[in-house]
Amino acid sequence: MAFINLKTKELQVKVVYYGPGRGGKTTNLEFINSKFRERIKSEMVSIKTHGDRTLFFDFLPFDIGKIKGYDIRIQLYTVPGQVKYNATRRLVLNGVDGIVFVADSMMVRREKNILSLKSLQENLATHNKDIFKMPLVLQYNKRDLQEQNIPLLSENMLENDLNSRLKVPSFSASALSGENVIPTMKRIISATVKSLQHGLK
Ligand SMILES: Nc1nc2c(ncn2[C@@H]2O[C@H](COP(=O)(O)OP(=O)(O)OP(=O)(O)O)[C@@H](O)[C@H]2O)c(=O)[nH]1
Ligand SMILES: [Mg+2]
Repeated sequence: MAFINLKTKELQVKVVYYGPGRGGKTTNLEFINSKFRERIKSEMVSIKTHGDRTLFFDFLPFDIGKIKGYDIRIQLYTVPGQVKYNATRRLVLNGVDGIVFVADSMMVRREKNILSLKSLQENLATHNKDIFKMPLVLQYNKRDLQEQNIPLLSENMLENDLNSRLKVPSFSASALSGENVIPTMKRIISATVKSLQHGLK
């Protein structure tokens, strides 16, 4: 459950970007950070290894205004996608309210996407959360690579591999150019806030 402060009338909403290593999670947050710079009062926090891999998480907080008199504070996180950091991913998922699963559209990453989604389901289960009941949006990232003739998974293949059972909203995107990054974020925020709204008095 999101953190609700009844005294100060604040609702903290935690959204986690999850997905395979090098899929583009950090790049999503970097784009959002650059677009919403004036609304984001604090700095984006990134803990990276050399080579730009996320070591622990990225963190980007901002306010989106009031609902039912509550100040809504959005906190975006990314997990480290590298296989060896599963304990960290599980930790970052603690208290999560909504998830964006960033899949890599490159054909060579097909198996990695599937395994990562499976690990998401398992890691949520350790927090007693059911992936089928979570606010969740899929993002098929790196569509821009089409122009460089890099073999990509078709959107149909991605839907079949990842979304045939979940049936959640999905966006084809390019975190690098920013295409569909903001719509992805808006969709998960609205789904997440909606799921939390009934808890507000
Ligand atoms: N062409 C292209 N490259 C992208 C896109 N999104 C990310 N990249 C590149 O892919 C690489 C990995 O991106 P990151 O955002 O660091 O990936 P990540 O998911 O945070 O990776 P981990 O932190 O290891 O889990 C970087 O070189 C990015 O510039 C995209 O939409 N198109
Ligand atoms: Mg990262």
